[in-house]
Parts: sequence; C-alpha cells; structure tokens
Amino acid sequence: MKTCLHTLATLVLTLATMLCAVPTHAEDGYDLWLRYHLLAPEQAKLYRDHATEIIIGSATPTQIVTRDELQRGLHGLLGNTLPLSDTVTHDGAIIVGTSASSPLIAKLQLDTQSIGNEGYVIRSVVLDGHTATAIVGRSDIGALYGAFHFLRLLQTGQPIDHLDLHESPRITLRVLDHWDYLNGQVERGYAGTSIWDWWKLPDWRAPRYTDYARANASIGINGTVLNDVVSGATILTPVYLEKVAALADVFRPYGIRVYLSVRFSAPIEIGGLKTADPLDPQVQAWWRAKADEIYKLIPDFGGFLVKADSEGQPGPKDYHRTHADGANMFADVLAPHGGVVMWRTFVYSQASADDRAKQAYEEFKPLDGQFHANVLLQTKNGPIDFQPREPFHPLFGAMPKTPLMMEFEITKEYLGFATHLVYLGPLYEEVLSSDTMVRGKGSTVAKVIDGSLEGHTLSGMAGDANIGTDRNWCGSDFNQANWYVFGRLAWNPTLSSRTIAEEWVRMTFTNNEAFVKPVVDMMMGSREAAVDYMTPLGLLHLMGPGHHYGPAPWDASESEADWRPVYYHRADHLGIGFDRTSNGSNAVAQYAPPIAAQFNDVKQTPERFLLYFHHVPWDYRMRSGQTLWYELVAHYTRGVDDVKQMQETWRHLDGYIDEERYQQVAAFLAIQEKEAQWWRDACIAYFQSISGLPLPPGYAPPQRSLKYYESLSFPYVPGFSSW
Ligand code: BDP
Repeated sequence: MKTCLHTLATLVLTLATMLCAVPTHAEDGYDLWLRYHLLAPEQAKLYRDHATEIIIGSATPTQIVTRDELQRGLHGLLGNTLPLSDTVTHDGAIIVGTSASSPLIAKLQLDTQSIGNEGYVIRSVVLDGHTATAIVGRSDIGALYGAFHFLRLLQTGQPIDHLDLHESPRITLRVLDHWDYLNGQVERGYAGTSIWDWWKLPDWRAPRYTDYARANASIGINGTVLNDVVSGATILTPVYLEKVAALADVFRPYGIRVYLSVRFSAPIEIGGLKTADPLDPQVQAWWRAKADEIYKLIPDFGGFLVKADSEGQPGPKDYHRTHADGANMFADVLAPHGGVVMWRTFVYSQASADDRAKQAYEEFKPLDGQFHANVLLQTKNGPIDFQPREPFHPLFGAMPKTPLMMEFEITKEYLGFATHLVYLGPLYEEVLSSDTMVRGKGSTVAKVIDGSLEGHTLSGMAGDANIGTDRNWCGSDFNQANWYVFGRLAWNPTLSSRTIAEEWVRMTFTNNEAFVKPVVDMMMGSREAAVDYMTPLGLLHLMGPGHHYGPAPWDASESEADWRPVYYHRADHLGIGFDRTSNGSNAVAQYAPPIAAQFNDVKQTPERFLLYFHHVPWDYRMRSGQTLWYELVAHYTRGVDDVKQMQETWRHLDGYIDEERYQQVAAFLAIQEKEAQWWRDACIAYFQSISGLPLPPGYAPPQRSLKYYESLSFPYVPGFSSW
C-alpha cells in the first residue's frame, strides 16, 4: 500500500512538472507579429540600457493602452518589467506622449509641426542630465503609433541609441473592409467564420476584438468596415447599431473608426418607404435621421461604404439617377457629422456587350467634378477583379477632381485561398508604383491615391480583409503577411514590399539571418510563381466558376458572358488573348496617351500583359525568340518548379522556428505544389486542345486527360455564398 501511494505521488509530481514545462499555449499564430518573444541575450543586453523606465500619462484610454502595450512588449522582449515613473531619475527612460499631456515632452520643444495629427517623432534626447528616448505625437494616437514603431525597432533588431525618426501617414483613411455577413459567414473568407459575434454583442465583447485593434493600430490601420459590401439593411436597425457601437467602443482607444456597408434600398426595406430614389426628399430625410441616430450612438462613426448598381445590388440607376446623385445623398447626411462616403466603382453591366474592362471608366469618368467633398471613389487595383495580375485601373489619374481610393483584396480569392503561400506585397507595390503618366512622368498610382498628384486632402486605401475565427486569424501564417503589408503600404504607399516582408518575418518568426533571408526571398518570388502556374502572360480569370477554386479555362457555364473564363482568354485555333487595342475593344484608349500607345503596340506591351491587351497567334515570336505557345508552357512549368523550390527552401529551415508553425507551412506548401501542378496540367491540356500544337521538347505532358480535369467539381468551396 505504501509503495503504491509512493508511486502515485511520484506520478502526480512528474505529471505536474511536465505540465509546468509545457508552454501555456503553443505557437499557433494567434499573436501575429506582436509576439514579443524574449530576444537573444546579447541583443536584449544592448537594449536594456535604453529601456529602464517608462514615463507616460494615463489620463485617457489611448494613453492607457499605449502604456500597457509598451509594458507588455518590453517585458516580453527584454524579460523584465519596466517601472512606471513620473520623473527622469536615471538614463534610459522612455518618455511617451504629447506636449499637452506631458510637461517633460513640452520641455523638449520638439518640432512636430510637420507630422500631422497621426504622426510621431522618436528621438534620442537628454533630459535633466539623463539620456532618454522621447516618443512624441501631436495626439495620443500619434504617440500610440510611435510606441508600436519603437517596439518594432526592438523586435527587428534595430539600434535604438541614436534615434531621430519622423513619421506620418501619407493616406488619410487606412481601412479594412470585412466581407462578413450577419449570419457569421464571410464572403471569400478562408479563415473560418466572422470574428464579429453579432449574436452575443453588445454584452459580450470578446478579448479578440481588442487584439484585432492592437494588430491594426500597430500598422496604422484606422478604420474598419464591419459588414460585407453585399449587405442587407438589418445592420442599420437599432438592435444592430447597438452592437456596432459596442465594437466602436473597443476600437476607439486604438484610433480605429467604424464604418458600415449600407444597402441602397434600406429606406424601403426597413424604413417603410416606397422608393429609395436619392432625389426624393422623404428618402433623404430617412437617411438623415438614420445618420443622426448612428452618430448619437457612435460620435466618431466613419461613414458608409456603398456597392450600388453592381452585380445585382440596388442603386441610383434603379431611379434613372447617376452614381453622383446616389453618393451625394449619403455625403450630405454624413457631412455635418464629419463622415465620408466610400462609393465603389466596381460596376459593369450584364446588359452591356462592351468589354467589361472598360465599363467602370465609362460610367464614372464623365462624373468627375460632380461628387461632394466627402465622397471617395473606391476603385479596385485593376479593371477586372483582383486577378493574380492586371494592369492598373484606368480610372487612377482619370478623375483629377475626385479622390480615388485604392481597394486591394487581401483575402486570396483568386490566389489560392488559405493554403497557397503568396505574399501580396509585390502585387500591391507593382500597382502603386505604376506610372499613369497623366501629369507627365512620375504620376504614379501611389501619388493619385495619396492625394498628392491633384492636391486632395482626403485620401484612402481599403483592403478586403482575410480575417476570420481561425486561431491564426488569416487561415495560414503567411497570410498574416498580407494583412501586415497592406497596413504598412496604406501608411506609406512608397515603401518597398521587400523591406516590409523582412520586418514581418523578423517579428513573426525570428531574427536569425539564416532564416530571414531565404524566407524573404521565397515570399518575394511567390506571387510571380502563382501568376505563372495560374494565369501567365496577361491571362486572367481562368478560375472555376463562382467559387474561383482551381483551373477551369474551358468553362462557359456561367449565366453572364463576362463571368466565363472563355470570355477572357478568347483562345481559338489561331491564337489567344483579348484584343483591347484600337482594332479591338480599344480599352487602351482609357489610359494616358503615352501608356495607351505602349499598350496598343504589341511589340511595346510588357509581356506580362501581352494577352490582356492582344490576341496573338500561337506562333507569335516572344522576346526570348521562342513562340508564344512555347513560352506559355514554359511559364506554367516554371510556376510549378518555383513552388517545388519553395518547399526545398522550407525543408532547410526546419529547426529555426517552432514545430507547430513549421509543420503547417510545410503541409500547406505540399498542397500548393499539388494544386500548382493541377493548374499547369489542366491549362496546358486545355490550351493544347485548342492550339493543336505538340508540347515543346523536354516538357512533361499533363498527368491526366483534359476530360478528367473538366470532370472535377467542387460543391462545398469555402467563401462562396451560394452554398
Ligand atoms: C468579387 C467577388 C465578390 C464580391 C465582388 C465585389 O467575387 O464576392 O462581392 O468582387 O467586390 O471579387 O463586389
């Protein structure tokens, strides 16, 4: 009996020790880039002298969250809790605030004129005979952003002893658009269901909402549209507005304003009116009262996002009014409260036989100058729809009197969903750095959307979020980088996507150079790999109908012509591509003359856009000297090879990071390889059936028959609303 008890006691003891040794939770990606893991001892030692105490006010909610974030971050990174203090007593204080909130900062008399309301200065200073670091904003929010920047310096291993940083956002509205429905589903969501638990709001404010706000504030995102652009009117009912107000309360200390997508016909659906005509006084009065009701609950409410007259949504055209009439109605009811309207230009008529790529421009360009001052036109990066590659949208630069807001898709609807490792930084950068030439050389898309080209003070960038209830938020660890790079580019659209990738890798995984360099290289090449195995050389929209999963270049099943892959590639026995030159749809004419001339000429068109602008014969000679057919097969094959290379890179990195995330990335890369092969083989099989040409020597034939690929069907694809 005694031995028995003894054994039991030993067992309990061993178990208890084991449990203590196991971390409270594994690395599951929840902490995003704000992991704040203990730095290597030599690194932490360098920083400790410059981080001895924190001096910060706690008079406002934002000051409190700034203090908490700094304490949490520095504790995690350096391993000790920094004391809070009111005065500088020794070297190494971190002093945070504004000259209004802190007499010490006022004493420094730093020049903060140029940093604006959300900017900050981080400066190494000497105060009362002691070295210190001052993190100074003109507002509490500026100081919060500065605190996150300071933490990032430590997280990424930067020196902090001679700092003189001045930062301010180049874009006013830096917004995430959630395509979340009130029933919890997420349109084009591949990371679980909606993080907004509408059912339990407003009483239960999940801690996740705070972590969401922290993550966004850390990269400067200052707005969130909570519901899908295809939206019912229910969100505008009093019960739901209270829930919205609860979220706004959580986000407010982090500088994040809440916006809503609104349904144009809401006055009919929940207002009991017979019309939603924007020029009808009763309709206007209904919206005015609704806006007043919202602002009573949420004084800093951001405004409305509207998808009107687009893909079956109601809009002003139902009443023979223009987009300007519709947008201005909302603008007028929001203006007294300081709200804005983000009016989407993603319109194309199913009735029009004209090239879909031209339709938004044709609709909106003539309205330039008619929109009220608080309207932004939210325009997708390309003229079609978030494809792996498209030329920049011709509306950028074409409406000088109207602020154009960029819309990027962060969720990878057309780029492999959750499992494909595709870093979108290079895609965003390619678009932002494109030269529209509307005001001569250097009129980049970035300058159009940050307002500097035409002198607009209102500017914006929206990202269609990839966030859901998955523990890692985004469906995969690497998808977090796309949220991150979106925020960083919204802050400054001229940053390099490589620099941002490196920052993210260091914060998310490790500062170990042997890991950082190959992973950043892999990320930087990943988007081109996806373009190659999906839609090379200017092809686009070859994805499966509706759900957009996998290849279906043969598909002609969709009800609308311009939803069908065959509409886009136009392959026949002679050649392939969409003729958008002056001989074809003349979409090229929507660009500024030098760009139009370039795209109009097959020889001058960059080959990455070749089949977007030109229909060319299969034996067309490419710059390499090879035929188009050869190059097409080569690109598809290269895409698959690149994914194999990514796997190889990753194989060599085992052991540098935690096992959980390492293994998931490895498994997802294997899925990506399988699907890249499928894309290649299905597309080659199909295009070969049209071109009738043999495969170039040395290239493997598709693994299965075209019939097989065509027979595949996927009834339960995530993120697609018609389940
Ligand atoms: C397309 C999506 C669709 C969206 C639409 C939009 O397939 O789900 O509703 O864009 O942006 O990319 O309105």
